[in-house]
Amino acid sequence: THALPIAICTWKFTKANQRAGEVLDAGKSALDAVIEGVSVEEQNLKNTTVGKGGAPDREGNVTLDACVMAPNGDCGVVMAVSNTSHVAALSRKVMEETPHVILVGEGADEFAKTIGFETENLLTESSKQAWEEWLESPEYKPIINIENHDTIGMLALDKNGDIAGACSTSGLSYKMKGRVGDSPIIGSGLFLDNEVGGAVATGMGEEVIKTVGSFLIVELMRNGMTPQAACEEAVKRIVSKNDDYKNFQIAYIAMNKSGETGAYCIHEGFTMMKYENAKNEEVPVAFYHK
Ligand code: SD4
Repeated sequence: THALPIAICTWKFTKANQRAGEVLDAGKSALDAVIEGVSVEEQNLKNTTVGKGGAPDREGNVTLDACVMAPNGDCGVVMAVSNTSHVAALSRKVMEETPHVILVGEGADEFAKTIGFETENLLTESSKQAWEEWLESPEYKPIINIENHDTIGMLALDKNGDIAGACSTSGLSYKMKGRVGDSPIIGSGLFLDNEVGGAVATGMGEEVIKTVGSFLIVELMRNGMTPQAACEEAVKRIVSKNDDYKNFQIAYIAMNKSGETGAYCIHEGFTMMKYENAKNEEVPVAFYHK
């Protein structure tokens, strides 16, 4: 058995996971921990795939997607937000302060303003420059393990044994205007059940959506699989149907209610962070494509 609390997240987001762990150690809830943890990357201007500083779509608009899920099964989602970087916190507000689950685009931005979120310009000078360079020979193709840090998905198990999760992204760089990936879709980018555990995804969102990856992992764990076996099965569902897997990355991380964790991906280069017993460590992750 594992001592609680525990926090895990996608990629080598050391500081974000450390923050979540500290929030949990301070006795706060799993929900508080994932929102505070994820916000570290939303505010990191060097991260070009989450929050402020994220890469824009091909027309130069930065649009952010996020979702959150609470132990009681409630969830909140925002998609295609362009005026605030605090999208995980905003999705929590949708969950707690509106009668709805999802707000998109202008409606989400207006809601953010109404509840006092600062209006921000999300396109940084360096993201703008990179986009302008891309425009010189615009070719759209997914980049595997983009700079080795990507969408942040996080799961926390607090001292009470309750699980919560959050996911936050700017989506695929130079996506079409209006494109939304898996990250804010409950069941695809994130799913949890407080009786079983949770899962989050990163990588080529279109493929995760088609297989409802995170929901699949939680259901496999419900039926007795370990988090590791469940992540492997979810990756296999994708690669078995799609010969193109050599050209895109998918990674899943999962945790069950006893604090057992697992992770699996298609290509080498993905890692998971795990905070347990007040230690924050990078966990190597096995991959499918050898
Ligand atoms: C998306 N899953 O929008 C996100 C992007 C991502 O690694 O995680 N890239 O499809």
